[in-house]
Amino acid sequence: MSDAQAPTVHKRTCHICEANCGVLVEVEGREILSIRGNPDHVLSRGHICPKATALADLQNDPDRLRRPVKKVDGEWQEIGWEQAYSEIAAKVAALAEHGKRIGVYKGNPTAHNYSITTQFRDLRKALGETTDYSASTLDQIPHQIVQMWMYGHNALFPIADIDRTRTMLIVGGNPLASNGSVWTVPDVKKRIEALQARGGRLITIDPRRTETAKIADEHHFIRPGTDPAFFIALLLSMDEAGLVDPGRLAPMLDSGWEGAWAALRAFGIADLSAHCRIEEAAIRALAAELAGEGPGIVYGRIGVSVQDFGTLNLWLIQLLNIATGSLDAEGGMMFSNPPVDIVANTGRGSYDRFRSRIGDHPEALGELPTATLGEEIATPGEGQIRALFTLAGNPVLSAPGGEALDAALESLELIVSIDMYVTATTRHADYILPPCGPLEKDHYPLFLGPIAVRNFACYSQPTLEMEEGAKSDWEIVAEMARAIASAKGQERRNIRTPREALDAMLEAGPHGLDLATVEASEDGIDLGEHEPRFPERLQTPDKKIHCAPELCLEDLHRFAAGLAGETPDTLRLIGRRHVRNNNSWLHNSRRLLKGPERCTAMIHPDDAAPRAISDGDVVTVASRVGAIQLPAEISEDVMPGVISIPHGFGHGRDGVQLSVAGEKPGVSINDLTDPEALDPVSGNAVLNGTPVTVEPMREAVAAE
Ligand SMILES: Nc1nc2c(c(=O)[nH]1)N[C@H]1C(S)=C(S)[C@@H](COP(=O)(O)OP(=O)(O)OC[C@H]3O[C@@H](n4cnc5c(=O)[nH]c(N)nc54)[C@H](O)[C@@H]3O)O[C@H]1N2
Ligand SMILES: Nc1nc2c(c(=O)[nH]1)N[C@H]1C(S)=C(S)[C@@H](COP(=O)(O)OP(=O)(O)OC[C@H]3O[C@@H](n4cnc5c(=O)[nH]c(N)nc54)[C@H](O)[C@@H]3O)O[C@H]1N2
Ligand code: SF4
Ligand SMILES: [Mo]
Repeated sequence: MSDAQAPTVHKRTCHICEANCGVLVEVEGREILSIRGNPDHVLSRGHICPKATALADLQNDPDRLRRPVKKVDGEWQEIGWEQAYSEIAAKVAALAEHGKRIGVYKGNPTAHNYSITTQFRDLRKALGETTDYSASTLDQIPHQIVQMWMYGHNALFPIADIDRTRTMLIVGGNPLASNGSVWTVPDVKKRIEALQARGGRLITIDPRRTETAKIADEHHFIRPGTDPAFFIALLLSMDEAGLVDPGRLAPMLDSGWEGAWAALRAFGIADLSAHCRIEEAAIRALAAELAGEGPGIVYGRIGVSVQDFGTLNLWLIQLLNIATGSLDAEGGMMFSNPPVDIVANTGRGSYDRFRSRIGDHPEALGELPTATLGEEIATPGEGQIRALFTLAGNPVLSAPGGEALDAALESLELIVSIDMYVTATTRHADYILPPCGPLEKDHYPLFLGPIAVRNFACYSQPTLEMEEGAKSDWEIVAEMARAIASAKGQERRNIRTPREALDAMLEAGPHGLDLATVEASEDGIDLGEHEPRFPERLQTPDKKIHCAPELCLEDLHRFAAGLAGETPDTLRLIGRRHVRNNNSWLHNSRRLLKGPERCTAMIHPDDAAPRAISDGDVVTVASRVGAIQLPAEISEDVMPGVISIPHGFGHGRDGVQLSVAGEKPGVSINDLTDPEALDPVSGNAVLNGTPVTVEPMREAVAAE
């Protein structure tokens, strides 16, 4: 090793969001001097966002736990790893003996952590029969179910080939703030500018004029939760104009293609347009543009998946991309060929093998809807969850009905959280097991490679040596699994380390790489742009695209019923992301926190005026399940009839140990979202479109 005190520059990948930007971290000893974009990184080409520098704040944060803690008489006590493992193992064994059910909740950062993935199965096995939840049912499960039904595998994600397209339609996504989702597309802004420079166009459909909408060529407001109307109207406009042309996909479409059209033709474009509030002429023009010369993409994200008709939306999006011949075509929605093939390494996925005790919801990919977790814990009976393991998740702030879940957690006999902070969720834990600092671990984009705009491989070494006594997430998972297995007297196989597992997966992958080769290229290895891969890549037994999954067709009837009924004239609540926040975490970085208050209720002047609300007034926003108070932000950027509040705030709950975030704790939108509102097909939570009322906060409340 070179002189530890001389400044050195380390290359690594920022793992915070899906963009996976290459960064240059300059360190002197353990001091982080700077974090910059790596201009030579194979995918991000120098791009970073403000969150990259927060890696240093996270690494150095005094609030970040460094040792396992145990709650004793309401106080946190630091304990050793072995004590933590053995006590947890004994408690799990006792729960098992009494037949008590354990729940597991996996949060979003686990998808950015390849090494946990390689060990997680062992923990599940050691725990025995568990009830499983994750952030997937607050996010993208409708994508995966539709992919499983239509293409034969839940992980066959179509990727928007923005670098070669002509028309890009983004519905319910704001990549300028989110940096892209189910789409690893670093520096998306430059890619949009390049699209426009070559004569292409970006169109956005969103109830808010977002950062992305502001650089788009065309934007339309849409009434929250009505996207199926827009998608069906687009399809019917193409049909009427004789523009439907699946091209080379035609022989791969099963008979469901005709069945789908028969069902869609029962709708009328005028009704659909009135329902979603996008003018018929605009829809017809968009349909003609998408189906016209050159490739066109329809891409939908959180705004369409996290709503009442999430699954229906994702199905209709696939039909649109097929109808224009853009699926699996250059410049369209393409399928990747990543060096580690998740499709080959995992099962196709499952649906409705069993149902939830609460609400009788079908299992999807082995999980039950996270929206039901609070009620599941609170409802006595056979199979009731009595203990919970959380892994990098904060469901009290991220799941609907946060307050009820918050209360329910108190009733559990054991909560073990793998997390580095005392959060709104982990404050309920009996044990918190913290992973090492973010710069002390290695990184490989196992789940992000497959959704990237280009095929690539890039492995990051740890930048800093681990602090003494620290452990990586995977070690915690593996060691705890071993302790639990041994307390239960289970046999355990020898486990492979994450690096060994990764090496084996790379070698078995389509590019025949190995870890040593990937490791040697610190800027990453470019494995080329996407190429058409159907029909070979299809995982359906008949190598056809299954165009009309039964439950999607059926859900059209539910949609039609709503279309025919009265539309109540209530305000609808939607979410909002900001480039300087990431879900409920990273709020403890002063450099990210600075600037105006972000946790505001954005409201249109036409809705504010009749309610006598002025900009900055504290308002009460109330829904069926709760009420919160926060400042109003009057803006024409939000559609009339719509209120927008960001998620991830609400750090003011007793016992949370986030001193910087605590200065601007905000309130949680998920104290308003309804845990009983689910997309019935996928079980995804409905976090957009919640009916709410808004009024100025009453004097009496204000005085408290
Ligand atoms: N209303 C509304 N609610 C939403 C959304 C919305 O748009 N609107 N979005 C939803 C979406 S898309 C998602 S993905 C979910 C996210 O929901 P969650 O995954 O439950 O929440 P996060 O805020 O991502 O919490 C991550 C937790 O992991 C910890 N953590 C971070 N990195 C690591 C790590 O490397 N190891 C470990 N062990 N812990 C780590 C953090 O301290 C934090 O406590 O929220 C959902 N909730
Ligand atoms: N800076 C930052 N980046 C992030 C995150 C973060 O919290 N902060 N979170 C990460 C995670 S976990 C995810 S999943 C991704 C999400 O990535 P995106 O999906 O790009 O995230 P959002 O910015 O929430 O965009 C969703 C858009 O849908 C709109 N919308 C709401 N309701 C409706 C509706 O009914 N119909 C339509 N058409 N639109 C609607 C919202 O106004 C919003 O602009 O971002 C990731 N990246
Ligand atoms: S966009 Fe920002 S947070 Fe996301 S990977 Fe890049 S630098 Fe990190
Ligand atoms: Mo997400």
